[in-house]
Amino acid sequence: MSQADQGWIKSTCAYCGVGCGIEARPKLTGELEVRGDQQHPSNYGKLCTKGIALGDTVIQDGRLLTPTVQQQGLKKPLSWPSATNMVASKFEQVIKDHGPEAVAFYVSGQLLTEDYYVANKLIKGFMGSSNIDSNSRLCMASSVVGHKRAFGSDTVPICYEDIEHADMVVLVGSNLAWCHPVLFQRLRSAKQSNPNLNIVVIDPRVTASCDIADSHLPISSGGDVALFNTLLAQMEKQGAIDHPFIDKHTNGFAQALSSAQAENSGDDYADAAQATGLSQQQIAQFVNDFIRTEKVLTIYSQGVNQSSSGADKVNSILNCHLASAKIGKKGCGPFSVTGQPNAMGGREVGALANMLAAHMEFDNPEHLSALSQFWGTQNLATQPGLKAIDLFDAMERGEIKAVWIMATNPAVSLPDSDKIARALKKCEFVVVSDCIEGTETAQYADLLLPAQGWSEKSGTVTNSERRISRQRRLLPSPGEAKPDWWIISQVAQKMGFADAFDYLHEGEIFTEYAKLTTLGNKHGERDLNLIGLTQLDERGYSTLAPQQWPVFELQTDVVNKRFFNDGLFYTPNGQANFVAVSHREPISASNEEFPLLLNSGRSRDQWHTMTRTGLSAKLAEFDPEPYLQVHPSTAQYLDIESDQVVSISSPYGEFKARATITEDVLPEQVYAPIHWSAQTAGQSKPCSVIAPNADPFSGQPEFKHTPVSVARCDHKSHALVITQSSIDQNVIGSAELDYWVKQKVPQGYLYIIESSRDENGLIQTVENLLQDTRGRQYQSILAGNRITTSLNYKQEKRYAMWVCANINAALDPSLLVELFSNGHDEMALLQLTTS
Ligand SMILES: Nc1nc2c(c(=O)[nH]1)N[C@H]1C(S)=C(S)[C@@H](COP(=O)(O)OP(=O)(O)OC[C@H]3O[C@@H](n4cnc5c(=O)[nH]c(N)nc54)[C@H](O)[C@@H]3O)O[C@H]1N2
Ligand SMILES: Nc1nc2c(c(=O)[nH]1)N[C@H]1C(S)=C(S)[C@@H](COP(=O)(O)OP(=O)(O)OC[C@H]3O[C@@H](n4cnc5c(=O)[nH]c(N)nc54)[C@H](O)[C@@H]3O)O[C@H]1N2
Ligand code: SF4
Ligand SMILES: [Mo]
Repeated sequence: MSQADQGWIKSTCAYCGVGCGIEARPKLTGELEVRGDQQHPSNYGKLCTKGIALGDTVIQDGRLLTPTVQQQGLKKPLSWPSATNMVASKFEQVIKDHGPEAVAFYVSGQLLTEDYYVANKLIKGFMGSSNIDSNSRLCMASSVVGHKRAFGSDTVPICYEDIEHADMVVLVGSNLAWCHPVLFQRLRSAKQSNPNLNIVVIDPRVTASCDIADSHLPISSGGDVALFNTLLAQMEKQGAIDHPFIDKHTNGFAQALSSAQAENSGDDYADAAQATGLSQQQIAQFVNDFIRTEKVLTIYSQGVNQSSSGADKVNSILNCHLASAKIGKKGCGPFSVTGQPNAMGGREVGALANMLAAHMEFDNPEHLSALSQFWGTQNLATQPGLKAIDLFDAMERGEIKAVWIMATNPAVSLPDSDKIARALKKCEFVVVSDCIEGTETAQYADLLLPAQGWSEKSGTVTNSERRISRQRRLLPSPGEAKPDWWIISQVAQKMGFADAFDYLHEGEIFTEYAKLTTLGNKHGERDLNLIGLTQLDERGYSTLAPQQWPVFELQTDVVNKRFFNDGLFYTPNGQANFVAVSHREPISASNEEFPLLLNSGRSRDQWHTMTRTGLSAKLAEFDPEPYLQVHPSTAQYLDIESDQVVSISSPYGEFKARATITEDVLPEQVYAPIHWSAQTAGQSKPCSVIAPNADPFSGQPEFKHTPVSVARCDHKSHALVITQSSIDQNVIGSAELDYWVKQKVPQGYLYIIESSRDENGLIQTVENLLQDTRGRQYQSILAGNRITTSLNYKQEKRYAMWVCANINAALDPSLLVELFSNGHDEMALLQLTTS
């Protein structure tokens, strides 16, 4: 081995459900070098921008370092024994006084399988409450329902290599190019080697995924069931149904077909065009392509799941794959891509309110008794608990009195943010386990617990193709941060469950979980089976290579296993179910007061609420500010100019973003990315306006469809401020600014500010923000606009630099960033104002 190859540790990327293998090497300087793992079968060495920048994000800015009690804004550090005692005794007390239904956990697809398993075991198995839900409710719940209804199990049947075998790939409600970039790269390469590969994007917006598409169908918001029902009806009409497969392997075809036919009464595609907003020709082309192509892969994500008909959308897609038997074969099948790094792991261990563990179910008495026995408990919850939105509603009503939130930021990511804030305020005891001190949710915590983050924690994650990979410890953790499984186990021990939670390390948890998957599953009764991993010793766990489930034997070579190639499903009679579905309009309709539809989603280089990606100056460059995509005709009608800050309102609230005028959105829609919160901007959170409407089967919120109004903000002045460290969140939060955004830049943080006060007023506000520093101001006139610049010092060290002018003057952040990064001198600053 050459020196250049030494010291690399294999792990998995922190972000999306592609689950790319990485290799990382800590340098003596404390930095972390990261590269793609050539041997990992999910990415073969490729990484996207976020993966490449992982090393930038392991800095310690804003870390929560010690358990902390918060009372009326005052913080007091606690020892771990006191903190875990406090959680144990408060939860015990609430259960004693109000019953187990009064406690809850709200967890996350960013936990490792070991953390997730222990959290689920404690609350369902020992506290006797099934009020544990995950942010996967916001993400994968509709797919879970769709899978279970059709297959009898939550099974993703495909492998990533199907991308290379397919002749048609349909992307429905998935912006794969930005959200699962390495899969998109695989798709792009597949297209290069197979020019006949037909790629269709079904999305109301033109997205980066359209770059390689042969066609784009700009479907009206919520129109997917109508489109796939039309496909099903046309399959029958055009003799494209695989009747032998249907007769032998499925139930309920006739009902599903007649539902589909009921929506397509005429000979042409007129009904479908009406419901989907597409042209008849577009629909006919899609239908013909799907029918004529043998190997079709349908990749779908949040445009499908996050809808009040999310579960039905999923089944409308599965119906078409079943009817044509395009499932279980190479290059074929429905492919629900998972969002978070361990969304799949959470579903495996059962950390959702309506499932048990290891793909066992509440409504099966054998599962209940097997699980009780396995865990050695008499207190197993026997009924499903509250799903995320219902959970927070119950909290607002005062019914949930103690909640433990881990690895998720519901104050930002759940719909109707004001309600979430009210619920958290109302709850008597809120525990938040996070790596970061100042998240919006952390503001409501009575107790904050510091968790180890990516690069410090160790365990396993499962990706979208059911491949389990190790995340390994790469760096020491700061302060007193601990693994989530350890924190939960300590609390469990203090509640008197020492025997069941006496884990010495995460490997013990993993093998216990692997054993659980084999309970009552000796003959493949359930899809999820890890019998081949039940005998792992410490060394085996430590060196574990990626394993794709089911794992009957430890896999030493790369395995690509598809489900359902034998035509057998996990329903009682072994046959797949068609589900009769009908098109339904989204719950809220636009009206005169709220005439536009807000769609929301992701940006390429940011991850959710930015607690990690927000620490990389490189990643911040791509989308430095929250934006709102507006169609040119809408912008003209509303008198909105390009790059102007606008305010977006609904009956639930308001948020602000900078307008991007583009034909990429439909005239009736506007689109906002979800990443900014009170930590990074003033009032720029789409969830402030989003209605808490949800799918009746899955409980998944309708994040992609909220009627809103949009208005221009006529601000008078603006400023750019660079500081070496963040300005205190409470200070900037309470300053009278009409708009601000914080962006990481090489040597500090850049604040982009707008105000409806005039320039003098804004200068005063900025000076107040930098109160405790000595400043020196310069003024100049540029193109008739007065520009004020200032350098500020703290303890004789350069601390901040700012520029302020009326709104018509152009301010160039890159110039300021450059001056600040390269070490300023006062002359240079003067030049900035006079050049
Ligand atoms: N860069 C980046 N990548 C990520 C994440 C991130 O934060 N940043 N998060 C990860 C997570 S947790 C998730 S869940 C995934 C999400 O991955 P995706 O689902 O691909 O991403 P979104 O941007 O949420 O939404 C996808 C598309 O759905 C479209 N859409 C809206 N309404 C409809 C509709 O009615 N029908 C159809 N067909 N389409 C519609 C939107 O216009 C949008 O382009 O991304 C993962 N990857
Ligand atoms: N409007 C709108 N809202 C949405 C969506 C949308 O498309 N539109 N999408 C929804 C979807 S699909 C998702 S997945 C959610 C995501 O929303 P969230 O889950 O709320 O977002 P994150 O920023 O990923 O929050 C993760 C938190 O966990 C912390 N953390 C990271 N690693 C660890 C760890 O190992 N342990 C602990 N204890 N903490 C850790 C991070 O610092 C961060 O504060 O947003 C949902 N909200
Ligand atoms: S595609 Fe996803 S898992 Fe792969 S490097 Fe990018 S963010 Fe990480
Ligand atoms: Mo997600």
